[in-house]
Amino acid sequence: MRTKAAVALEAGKPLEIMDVNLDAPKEGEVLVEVKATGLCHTDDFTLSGADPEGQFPAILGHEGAGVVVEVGPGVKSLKPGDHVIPLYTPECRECEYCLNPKTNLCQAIRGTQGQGVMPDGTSRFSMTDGTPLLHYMGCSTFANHTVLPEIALAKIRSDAPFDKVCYIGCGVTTGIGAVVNTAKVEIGATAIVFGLGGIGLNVIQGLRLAGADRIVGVDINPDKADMAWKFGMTDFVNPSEVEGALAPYLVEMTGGGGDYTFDATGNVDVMRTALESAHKGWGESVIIGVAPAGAEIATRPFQLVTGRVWKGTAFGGASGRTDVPRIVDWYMDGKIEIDPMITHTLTLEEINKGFDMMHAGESIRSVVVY
Ligand code: NAD
Ligand code: AHE
Ligand code: ZN
Repeated sequence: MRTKAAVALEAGKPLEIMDVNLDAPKEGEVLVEVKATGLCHTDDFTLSGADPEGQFPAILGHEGAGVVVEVGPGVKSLKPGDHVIPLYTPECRECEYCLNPKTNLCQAIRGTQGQGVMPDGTSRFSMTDGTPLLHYMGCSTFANHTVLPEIALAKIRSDAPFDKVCYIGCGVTTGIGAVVNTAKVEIGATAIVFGLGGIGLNVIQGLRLAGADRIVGVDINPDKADMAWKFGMTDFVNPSEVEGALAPYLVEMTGGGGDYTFDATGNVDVMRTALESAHKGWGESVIIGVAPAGAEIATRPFQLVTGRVWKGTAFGGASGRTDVPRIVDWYMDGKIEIDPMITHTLTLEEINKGFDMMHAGESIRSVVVY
């Protein structure tokens, strides 16, 4: 079939809107009509060429929601008409990783997913002149139709609005999951969140949900504070207004440091500050941000010797087919908020404008509605 897509032809260039070929789903695969897709910082990171795994030409996008159109041979859990959210972290429920409750990193298709192809080693997408196009993070939601493995689709209720719950495909689940699954924050905790963008705001709403008492937000863009107050931030710090080093300032301000600190910037210097702002003896620092190719983290080992813990999280530690439908319920029941964070709704033709607004710090989430 033919479908419309925003294609990443090469690093650093705007996406190009064009018709592309999409082959029918093969064994274990599902054809999905994408109804809405969010623009995550990670798509931009790959498009910029900073992702060591980034490949071109490809169809980016990993945060979406849509409807099953056709299922390939052997697909049992989904049927045409089902509403779904694509999962860049799949859940096969059979691999060594899925069977270990300590991780959500299903490895069933990790190898081929990283190569931009389906599990049989081939791509379903090509340009109309026959040039092959790669899949991205197993999702490729910057296309009106896409093909995914059955294990990379969470079936969700049919009354949830696509243009809002698409955000659960990455940002919402990552931020809230970092708090409840990875850090396991307890009632009364003190937390510090670095970066108040599409992920950090969800960390903040996760902290409020978990019952944290003090939620300190840190961002170099003071305009980001307004939304963070609404989601539960109790104190705001603009690093450029702090004299001297930031970590000791935050430690002093919080009476010893955060019980939990979160990096939602992707900046390795911020990651160090986040670790060193965690409380001596027990503070845990969770890295969510994705850093550019070649970047490394550093700290004095003494920071860990004296009881701080450094961790990371992918997709908020969520097992998507199990957890994503529950998070959709939380949204539909009013337990969590999504709507105010979706600051812009665009057409596919306007997708590059969405990335421009991301660069300018003007948006939290832009969502393309097909
Ligand atoms: P975003 O651009 O919306 O937000 C980043 C925020 O960090 C901005 O508000 C920016 O002003 C702030 N910031 C930048 N430099 C800073 C500094 N030095 N100190 C304090 N604040 C600073 O991005 P996002 O969508 O929220 O994503 C955040 C990071 O999380 C990205 O690196 C993204 O790739 C990553 N991410 C990781 C996962 C995962 O599973 N681990 C999932 C989604 C996104
Ligand atoms: N490819 C990069 C790393 C990118 C990365 O860390 N991706 C996150 C999801 S970000 C979503 O917005 C992730 O889940 N990674 C797990 C995995 O297995 O890729 C690099 O540095 O190589
Ligand atoms: Zn993402």
